[in-house]
Amino acid sequence: PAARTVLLTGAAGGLGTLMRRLLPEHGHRLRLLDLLPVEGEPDAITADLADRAALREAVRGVDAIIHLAGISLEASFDKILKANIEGTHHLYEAAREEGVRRVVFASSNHAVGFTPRPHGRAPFGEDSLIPVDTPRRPDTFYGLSKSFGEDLAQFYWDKHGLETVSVRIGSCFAEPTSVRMLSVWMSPGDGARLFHAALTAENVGHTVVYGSSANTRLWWDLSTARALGYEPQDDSEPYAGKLIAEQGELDPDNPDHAHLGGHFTTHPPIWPY
Ligand code: NAI
Ligand code: 15L
Repeated sequence: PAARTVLLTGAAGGLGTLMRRLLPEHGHRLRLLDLLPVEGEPDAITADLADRAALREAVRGVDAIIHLAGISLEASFDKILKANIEGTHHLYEAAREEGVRRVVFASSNHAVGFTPRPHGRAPFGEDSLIPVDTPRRPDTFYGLSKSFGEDLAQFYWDKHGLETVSVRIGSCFAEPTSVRMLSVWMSPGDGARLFHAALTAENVGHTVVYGSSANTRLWWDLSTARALGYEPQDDSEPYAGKLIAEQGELDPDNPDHAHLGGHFTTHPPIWPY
């Protein structure tokens, strides 16, 4: 298919940095945006999600938007309201006004973080995998903003025909660094494959998917992601021996380990600024 022009918001962040390196290999031309300057990218747009005029200009002429910008950890409701709730609304309004057809929204596992995780021995059978239509149970104001983002996406599809794939990302980092992450890890390569599928699948309406690799210890159902054409190629299992030796197995009696959202349900990491 012809190269698509895609606006990548949050391009200076951790995931944005991985994706701006990997997505061009899938044939996408990227336009970058962040509140902070993007290192080595003088053409990146420096703008706040609060700046409607800047957003409107940024989305003009793009085929799709990958929306990663925002507060990615827990913060006061006021901060979350501005960056994640109002900011995402501003972006969708700009997209609607400029006729952009599709958004890929970085939702999070923390929109459903208070869902009990499967217990017992992995691999978990299909019956115990968490489905995408499980009731949302945010574990933080941060998770609540992702839950709102999914509703906003559904609304813009129903009301305005603007499509979204909401990706409830697990943990997308170079390597898994905790035993919990063995279940929710998304390798950067699989992340790029999933975003590519979300950008190119036809007739997605509003589709919710979990974002992870095909981990042996997977907790959730990847079938809606696979239905987009996503074929994960990685599994966290090679990291299991070392991480379990260092940290021990997850303990079902430890509240930090009882739910999908892990320690976000008990003492979430706080956004630094
Ligand atoms: P990050 O914190 O490294 O990057 C977020 C970027 O958004 C930063 O560069 C920041 O400057 C920018 N930003 C914040 N407020 C902004 C505003 N008002 N206007 C414009 N830009 C703003 O986070 P990371 O890890 O790269 O995550 C990216 C997205 O994916 C976030 O929405 C996060 O919630 C979501 N996500 C990430 C996961 C992961 O494993 N990395 C897991 C689940 C969700
Ligand atoms: C998230 O939503 C965060 O943005 C990311 O930094 C990780 O903490 C991830 O969830 C996780 O659950 O590991």
